[in-house]
Amino acid sequence: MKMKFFPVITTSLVGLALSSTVSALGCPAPPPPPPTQTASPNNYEAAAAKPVPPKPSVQPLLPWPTPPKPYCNSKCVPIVRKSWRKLSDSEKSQYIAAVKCLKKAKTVSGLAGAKGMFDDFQGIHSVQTPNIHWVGHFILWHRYFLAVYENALRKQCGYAGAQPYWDWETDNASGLDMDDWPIFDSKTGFGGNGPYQDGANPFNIPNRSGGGCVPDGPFASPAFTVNIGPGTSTTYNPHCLARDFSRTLMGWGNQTGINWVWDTPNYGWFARRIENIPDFTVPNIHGSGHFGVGGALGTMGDAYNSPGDPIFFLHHANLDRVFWQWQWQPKNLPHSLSDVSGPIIPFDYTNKQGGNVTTTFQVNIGGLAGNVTLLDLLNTQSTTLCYTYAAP
Ligand SMILES: [Cu+2]
Repeated sequence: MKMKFFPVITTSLVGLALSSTVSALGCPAPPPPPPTQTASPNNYEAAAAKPVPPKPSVQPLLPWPTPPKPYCNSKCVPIVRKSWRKLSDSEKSQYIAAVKCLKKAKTVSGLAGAKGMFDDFQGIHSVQTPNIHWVGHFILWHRYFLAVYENALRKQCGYAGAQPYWDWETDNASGLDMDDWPIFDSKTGFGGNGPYQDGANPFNIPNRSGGGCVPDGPFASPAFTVNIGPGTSTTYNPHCLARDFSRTLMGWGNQTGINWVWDTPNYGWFARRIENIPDFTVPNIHGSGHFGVGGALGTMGDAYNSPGDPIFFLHHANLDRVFWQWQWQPKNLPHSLSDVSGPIIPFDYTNKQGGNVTTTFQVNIGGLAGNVTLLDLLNTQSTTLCYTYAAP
């Protein structure tokens, strides 16, 4: 049986941490705010779990920033990450060809189920899943993971571009059916939904509409298989890439949701809001791409193995872009390049079990790249990282 995001996180990982906050209805109450923040708005606690309801044609709260020169390493000539919608058909096919190449590139993780370097990324995410979600370093760990993936596409597979991002807020505002979104195109995109399958839906994912194998596009089986998982297993278990669209949960990824995450004074609040709480009745933009695409039965909805769906990297690139855009606002500089907080242990927002992360906290991604500190990852135009974003 597949282990999903919420069962795993809320029961086996942090059951103890959450048990005191579970209400009579069995829904986890929102965790209290992190204790070590400064300059937090007084009404944050109430606002934490109550995003403003969606309004039509919501405008971005923050303008597109230009990283100011004094903060940028002059030796870094950044590669430019663009929206998937803005790539030409030829750029799209070069990116997809590089992903397929990475699937065959020599594995370095030592994980039994990994048959190529793409699988290494999935497996290493799987192994670290218990330590990298609902923690202070969530967004920075995934930033590093993405940058190393982008580098692997370029170095191992001769890809000349940068990692594209999927601005789901644009797609959500387009009025098109999900099936017609450019990213799901079977010829120039990642293929679409799986056919509807009855199956377990313990968390009542609303309006799930698929669940079967992706039938078309470059990542349909048997040409492409997910080799690791489901759940915590990292042994070789080739199976099809599955998708299970939920239009309702995909809708969480809108401008209102982004604005809510942006409307925060410092890293601690930002990091908290970008994950929000594990409850399918409360919107969060990270959950949108995972459960909007993966639903109950799809690969993207499996917390451990979601990087087995190549679309994972475009979803997380958009989350990173949201973070990047917040960081480079003049009002957030320079603390946005030097301040981190949030718990080391998942959901430990009151620091009962451990401390908060600091800038010297180290992250690792197995054998894929060396260890780095959170400080190394804050600035995207420095020595460890060197990239920027183009507006959608
Ligand atoms: Cu993750």
